[in-house]
Amino acid sequence: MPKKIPSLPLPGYRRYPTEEMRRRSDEFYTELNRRRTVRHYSDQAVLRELIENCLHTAGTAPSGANRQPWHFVAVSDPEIKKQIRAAAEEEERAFYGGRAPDDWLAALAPLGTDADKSFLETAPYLIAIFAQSHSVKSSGDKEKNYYVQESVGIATGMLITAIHHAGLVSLTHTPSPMRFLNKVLGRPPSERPFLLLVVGFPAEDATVPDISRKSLSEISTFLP
Ligand code: IYR
Repeated sequence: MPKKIPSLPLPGYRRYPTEEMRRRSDEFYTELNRRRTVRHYSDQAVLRELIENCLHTAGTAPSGANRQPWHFVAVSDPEIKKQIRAAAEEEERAFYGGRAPDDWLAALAPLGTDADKSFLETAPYLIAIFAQSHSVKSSGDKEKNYYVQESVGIATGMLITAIHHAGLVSLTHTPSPMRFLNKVLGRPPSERPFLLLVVGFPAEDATVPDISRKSLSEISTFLP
């Protein structure tokens, strides 16, 4: 059995007065409620340091057995973005051209998405998020990870939040299947592409669909 990890007194926790907790929670909701998924990007560059800070934030996510089973590949190289676009559009053409079941295409029709993924070249950064089903130790032994989907999903949510907080916009893009990302980005087969995040500034004329969020009573139940 491996040795137990020593414990520390909880570092960094801050207890706020009730009024301040009320204000902070309300302000944070207001801030995050402004976030919109954006499909129209400016080609304006983004400071690498911003992306680094956002990835640091994502890396603070909780994970099963603290395995931190994620890897982020931040791409600003135009040639690699071009390769990603070509491969993604090939899959999307098959998806929209008949591979997707009718009900799925019907669900997407109101949003007007299609196989054109030009934003994959326009946006200054693409972040490919990989989920590590296991890690390979220096000895070559495999070490299984736990709750990988949950852990990487939480880290991705925190990344999207950090990107918004920094003043950038993003799009969660899921070309399906997206195994081509391993080849294009040189990641090992033990890593499964989880999601492709498009990051940058919105185009001057960016628009978003006129959709709304479910109400609190629809998304939650309080007992009592
Ligand atoms: N991956 C495709 C299809 C797509 C699927 C869902 I669910 C969306 O919310 C949006 C798009 C695409 O990116 O077009």
